[in-house]
Amino acid sequence: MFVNVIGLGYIGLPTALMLASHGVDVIGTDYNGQVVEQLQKGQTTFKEKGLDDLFQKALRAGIRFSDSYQITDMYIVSVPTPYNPETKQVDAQFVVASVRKVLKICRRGAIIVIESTISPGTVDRYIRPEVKRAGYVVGRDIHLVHAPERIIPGNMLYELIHNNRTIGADSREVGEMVKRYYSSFCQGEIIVTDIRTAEMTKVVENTFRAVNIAFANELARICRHDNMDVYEIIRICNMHPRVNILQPGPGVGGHCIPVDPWFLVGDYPDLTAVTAACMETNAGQPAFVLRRIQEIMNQRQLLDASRVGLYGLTYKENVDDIRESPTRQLLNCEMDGVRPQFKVYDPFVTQDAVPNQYHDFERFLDDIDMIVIMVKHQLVQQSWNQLRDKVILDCQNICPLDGVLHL
Ligand code: SAJ
Repeated sequence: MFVNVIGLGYIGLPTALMLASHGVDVIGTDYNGQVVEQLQKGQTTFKEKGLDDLFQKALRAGIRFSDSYQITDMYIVSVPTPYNPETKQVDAQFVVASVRKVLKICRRGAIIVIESTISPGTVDRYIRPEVKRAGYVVGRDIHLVHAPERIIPGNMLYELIHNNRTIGADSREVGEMVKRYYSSFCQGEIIVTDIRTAEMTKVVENTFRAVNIAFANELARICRHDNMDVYEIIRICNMHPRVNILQPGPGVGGHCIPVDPWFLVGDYPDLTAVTAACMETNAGQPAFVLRRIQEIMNQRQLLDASRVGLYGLTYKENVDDIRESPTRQLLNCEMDGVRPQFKVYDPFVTQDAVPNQYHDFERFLDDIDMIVIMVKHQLVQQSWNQLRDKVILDCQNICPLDGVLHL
C-alpha cells in the first residue's frame, strides 16, 4: 500500500519518516516548495531528538518528497489548524484545501485520514460536504478517518512508537485497516472508535493540560501575593495519591495547549466557563511575569530595562519552535505604556526573530544585570557559574544558586 502524507511540518514529517522506515511506501507532500527542496537535498527542516537518523533511515527505505499530491491508496493530512481569534472556533481552511486537492486526483476507495487537531464536528461540518461536492459518496467511494496525534515535541520519536493512539472511522473495517498502517511502527494500544469521539478526545486531552497548568499558574499568583513557596506546596500536594498538579511557568506556548481548548469555547460558549477562564489565566501569565520583573527592578534599583535579559525564546525547553512562545508574548506586553526593550538569547534560535536578540551567550551576559529564565533548556543548566553576579528571576524553578528569585 502506498501513502501520501500531506503537510510535512512538526507532525507530518516524523509520521511520514516513521511509516517509510517501517516498510510503508510513502511520498511526503508539502505546498511549501522550500520545505520540499530542503528535504530532497537530504536535510531535515527542524530540530528534534533522533530526527536526522530517522530521516536517513527513511531515505534508505525509499521515501520521496514532492510539492504535488499523488495518486495513492491512503492520504494522511497533517496541516495546521489555527483558531479564529474572533469566534475562537477552529479554522479548518488548510484541512479543507488539502482535502479538496486530494479529491481532485484520488481514486475511488481512497482513505483520507485527518491527523490535524480539529474540533468535534469538523468532519461533519466541513469535510463530508467537500466529498459530496466532488461527486463521491462517503463510505462507498471515499473513506474518512480522524487519527489525531499525541506526540510531545522534544520526545516525538519515542512517543510516536510508544504512545497509545485513537483512530476514529465511520466503519470498523476502515478503522482496522488504518490501524494496521499505524501498527507498523506504533507499539502502543490503538483504539478504534467513531470520528466525533476521536475529534473530542484530542481536544479534551489538551484542554485538561491547559486547565491543570492554569490552576498551577493561579496558585503561583496566590503564593506570590502572600509570600508562600508554590513549588513546595505543589510538591507536597502531589504526594497525595490522587493529586497531580502541573508546574507554574511564564506562560503557555506552542501550537496546541494555547489553541485547542479555544475550539471548545468557540463551539460551546455557554458551557465552557471553566475552560475559558483557564485560557485567560494562562494568556495573562506573561503580563504577571512582567509585573514581577518590574517589582524586582524596583527593589534592586535596576533602572534600565535594556539591562534585563530573557533567557529562552522557544515555547518550551530543548526545541527550536517559537510559536506562541511566552517570551514573545511577554515582549508584546507593555511596561509603563511601552514595550520592554529586554535583551533576548536562546541557544536553539539561530535566526533573528525579535528585537535585541543575541546569538552569543557571553555577549548577552556582558550586556545585562538581571536574567529571567523563561525556558529550561538543558544548556542553561550547565551555565549556573556564569550567572553568579546577576539578579536571577527563575520562572522555571531550576536554578540552584543562592538568592534566586521566583515567580
Ligand atoms: N507548561 C507549563 N507547565 C507545565 C507543563 C507545560 O507551563 O507543567 C507549558 C510549557 O512550557 C509550554 C506549554 O505549556 O509553554 C505547552 O507545552 P507542553 O509540553 O505541555 O505541550 P506541547 O504543546 O508541546 O504538546 C501537547 C501535548 N499534550 C498533552 O500533554 C496533553 C502533546 O501530547 C500533544 O501531542 C501536543 O500538545 C499536540 O500536538 O496537541
